[in-house]
Amino acid sequence: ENIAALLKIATDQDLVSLVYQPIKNVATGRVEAVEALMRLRMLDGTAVPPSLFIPVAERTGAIIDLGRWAIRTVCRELLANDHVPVVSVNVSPIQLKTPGFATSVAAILGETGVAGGRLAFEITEGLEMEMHSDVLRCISDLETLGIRIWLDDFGTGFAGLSWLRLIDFDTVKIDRSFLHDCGTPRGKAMLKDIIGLVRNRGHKILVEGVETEEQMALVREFRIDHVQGFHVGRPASAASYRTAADTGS
Ligand code: G
Ligand code: G
Ligand code: MN
Ligand code: NA
Repeated sequence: ENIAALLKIATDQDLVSLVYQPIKNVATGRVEAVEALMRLRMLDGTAVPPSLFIPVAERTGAIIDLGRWAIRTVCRELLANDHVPVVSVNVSPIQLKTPGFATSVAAILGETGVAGGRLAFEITEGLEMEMHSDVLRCISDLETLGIRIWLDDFGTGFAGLSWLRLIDFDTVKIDRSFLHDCGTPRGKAMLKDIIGLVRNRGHKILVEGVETEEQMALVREFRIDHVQGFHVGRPASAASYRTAADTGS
């Protein structure tokens, strides 16, 4: 298959890169974190969307090397030089199930001199999640390194509540569909109830997909901790964060 072959040469041929989307603290207005998002290009430069290549990478196992590459790149190009406080990285369940994953992360932290507390790993509940004891042990090893564990896309999958029962997530990211449904009283009540559930469990709340000032007003009304979305900022290269840090803006 085309994409599978591409993934094999992606890191060697510089076909893969990372962009970073800002995450703002609502109360302070500061960018306290950025989410790393992987990008893939074909040899002729055409972009391949993550919705196409991530499932292939998971099926073929290429996600293991790509995922390690992403964590190392985040540490080298952003965290080692102090440009942003925290970077969140999407981590596939395949990675969490692979023996030695936490050890390889510890090695990357050691090699780059980055503290584990500056990394967050986003685990999506959208994918089929087996409550493997291996996965739980891996998560606990990552927490020992100081890495924060976030639950991504909350409310879209079948296993979200099971994950909340098992893992003490630092932050829960509420899927953007809930915010986008807030035009109706039913949708708004739904978001309010989800926020109550997550907050009462002691997790911080991040709402995704904030695109308008009206949605931002709702975020303030609901006293949400963190926001992410096109209204806050679009994904951008590491270089743009370096420039912003250097000019103090
Ligand atoms: O920008 P956007 O289209 O990038 O990303 C779509 C989805 O692709 C993200 O929500 C995320 O779930 C997934 N994704 C993006 N980058 C990565 C990555 O580095 N690793 C994994 N496992 N998934 C990613
Ligand atoms: O959460 P995942 O890791 O599933 O989320 C990242 C994806 O969400 C990326 O594809 C990114 O481009 C997309 N995204 C980020 N902000 C917004 C937004 O405000 N609106 C929409 N529709 N998508 C967004
Ligand atoms: Mn994510
Ligand atoms: Na998400």
